[in-house]
Amino acid sequence: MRLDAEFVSSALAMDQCPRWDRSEIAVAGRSNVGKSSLLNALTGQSHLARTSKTPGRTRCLNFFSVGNKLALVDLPGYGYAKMGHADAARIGALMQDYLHNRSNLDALVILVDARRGPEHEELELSELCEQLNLEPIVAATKSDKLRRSERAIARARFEVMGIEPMMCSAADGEGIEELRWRILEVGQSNRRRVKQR
Ligand SMILES: Nc1nc2c(ncn2[C@@H]2O[C@H](COP(=O)(O)OP(=O)(O)OP(=O)(O)O)[C@@H](O)[C@H]2O)c(=O)[nH]1
Ligand SMILES: [Mg+2]
Repeated sequence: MRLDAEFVSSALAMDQCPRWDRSEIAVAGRSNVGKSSLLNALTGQSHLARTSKTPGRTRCLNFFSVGNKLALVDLPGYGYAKMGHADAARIGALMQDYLHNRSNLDALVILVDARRGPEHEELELSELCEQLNLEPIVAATKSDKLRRSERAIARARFEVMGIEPMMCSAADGEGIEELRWRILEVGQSNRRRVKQR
């Protein structure tokens, strides 16, 4: 399924974010976890967001319009050891600023590598969602890399988050349709809130 999605702009600072009343759903996760690939799979447009084998590819906030009410935001990845300290600090500060202060933001998709399970940063993000009244959507990426025998163990690692993860793969398409509907549903249900702003 191909969604009517387009790249709109990138922002290195909050004042560069688009001025619109779209409901935004941001995609967060460790560097190289598959945020950009998932965005492409969700929209059915394989070249919408830039993906890369090298971690640290996305270093700013990238805004994509979806239909006429919703936007998806590809966030820079965190936790990339080889990124310079100054860059990592700048990206970290931008993410915090966006998550705390962006009034358009309605939900956060937290991506976790299915083989790693959630770590400190992902737990922090899900706590932040609760604190900021954002809907957390937790998805385990690269599920195609799990053997059948590893699936139950992989799922169990998510218990610390108190959320059942959606198993997803941009490579074989597992979970993509379900996640797409979940996102479109959040976009729909928040329309009223956006209008009231
Ligand atoms: N097997 C498999 N590989 C994937 C999947 N999703 C992404 N990849 C690969 O993982 C690498 C990183 O993917 P990206 O989508 O660029 O990851 P990202 O989270 O956007 O990375 P940063 O922008 O650097 O934070 C690429 O080589 C992708 O082809 C998946 O579902 N399965
Ligand atoms: Mg990326």
